[in-house]
Amino acid sequence: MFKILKEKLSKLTKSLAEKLEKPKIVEREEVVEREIKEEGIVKKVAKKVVKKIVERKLSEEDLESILREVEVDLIDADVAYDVVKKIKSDLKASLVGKEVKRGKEREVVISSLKKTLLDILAVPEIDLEEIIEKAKEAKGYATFIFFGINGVGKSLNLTKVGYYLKNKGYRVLLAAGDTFRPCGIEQLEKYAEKIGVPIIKGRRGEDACSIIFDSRKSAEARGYDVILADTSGRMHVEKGLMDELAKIVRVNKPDLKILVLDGISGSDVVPQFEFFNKTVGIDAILFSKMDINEKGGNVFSVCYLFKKPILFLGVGQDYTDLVEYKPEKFVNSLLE
Ligand SMILES: Nc1nc2c(ncn2[C@@H]2O[C@H](COP(=O)(O)OP(=O)(O)O)[C@@H](O)[C@H]2O)c(=O)[nH]1
Ligand SMILES: [Mg+2]
Repeated sequence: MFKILKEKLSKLTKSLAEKLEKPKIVEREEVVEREIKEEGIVKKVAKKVVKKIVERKLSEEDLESILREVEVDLIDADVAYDVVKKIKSDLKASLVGKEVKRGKEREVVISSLKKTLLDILAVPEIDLEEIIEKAKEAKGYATFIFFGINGVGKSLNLTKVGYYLKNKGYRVLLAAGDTFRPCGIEQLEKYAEKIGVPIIKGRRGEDACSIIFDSRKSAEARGYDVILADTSGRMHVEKGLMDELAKIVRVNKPDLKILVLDGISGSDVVPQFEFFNKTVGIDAILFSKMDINEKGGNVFSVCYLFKKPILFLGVGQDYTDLVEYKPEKFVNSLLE
C-alpha cells in the first residue's frame, strides 16, 4: 500500500537529513579584545580575526536543490501541485536556519514533514454515530446516500459500511438505487444477503429517487436506524445523471452524502469531486481500493483542496475490508 509515495517521502527525508549531517565549514569574522601593558598602563586592543567554524544549519539554497527534485517525485505520486508547494514552503519555514543536534537530523526532518502532512490533512471531522443518533431523534432513521462514477466501488463499499454499522448494533437497510447498470440491483441484493441486512429494490430502469423514498417509508414503518442508498454512476459529465442525482437529494434529504473515490484513479479524483459536489453537495469521502493504491498522493490533494472529511478507506474486495480513516495513522504508515 502506498509503496511509491512512501519511497518518495523516504528519499526526501534522507536527502534532507544527509544535508543536515554534512558539516559545513564557514568562515566568520570575530572581534577579539586583548589587554596589553604599555608604559605601565593597561590598554585594550581589539583585533579582527577570521575564525573557521563548523555549521550544521540548512540554508535556503540547500533546501531548494533538494526540493526541486522532490517536486517531480511528489507529482508522480499523485500529489497535486498546490499541495507540493505547501509542503515545500512549510519545510523551508521549519528547517532553514534551524540548529540541529548531532544525531537528531532524521528525527527533526521527519517531525517537520509529519507536521506539514498532518496540516494538509486537517479538515473538519464528523462523527458517523452522532449523525445517526441526531437523525434518529429527529425522524427515526438516518439516510446516507453514496455517489461516485461507475466502478469506483460504491456498491461494495456501501455494503462494507453496512456491515460495520450492523456490528455497531444499528439496524441497517440497503436501498438499490443503481437502477441503470445491468445487474446493479442483483449485485446489491447479493451483498445484502452476505451481510444479512434487508434491501429495498425496484426494477431496472425504475426511478432511483422513488426507490430511496420507499426505503425511507420502510425504515419509518419497521424501525430501521440507517438507510444506505446506492446510486448509479455512469459518466460523471452526463447531464441526465446530474438531474437525476440532484432530484434524489432534493426529494430524500439525506443526512450524509458520501462520495466514493477510487484511490487508483490518480488526479482524476479532483474533477470527480468537483462534479459531484456541484451537483449534490458532498459531505464526506470514502476512498476505495487503497489496498492496490501504490501512490496515495491524491488523498492529500482532496483534503487540501476540498476540506471534506474522509470517513473510511476501502482496503480489499471482502465486506470486512474497510478501515476507519485516521490522518495520524495514515501519515505514520507513510513515514515508517
Ligand atoms: N481491491 C479492491 N477492490 C475493490 C475495492 N472496492 C471495490 N472494489 C472492486 O471494484 C469493482 C467495482 O466495485 P463496485 O462496488 O461494483 O463499484 P460501483 O460501480 O461504484 O458500484 C469490483 O470488482 C469491486 O470488487 C477495494 O477497496 N479494494
Ligand atoms: Mg454499483
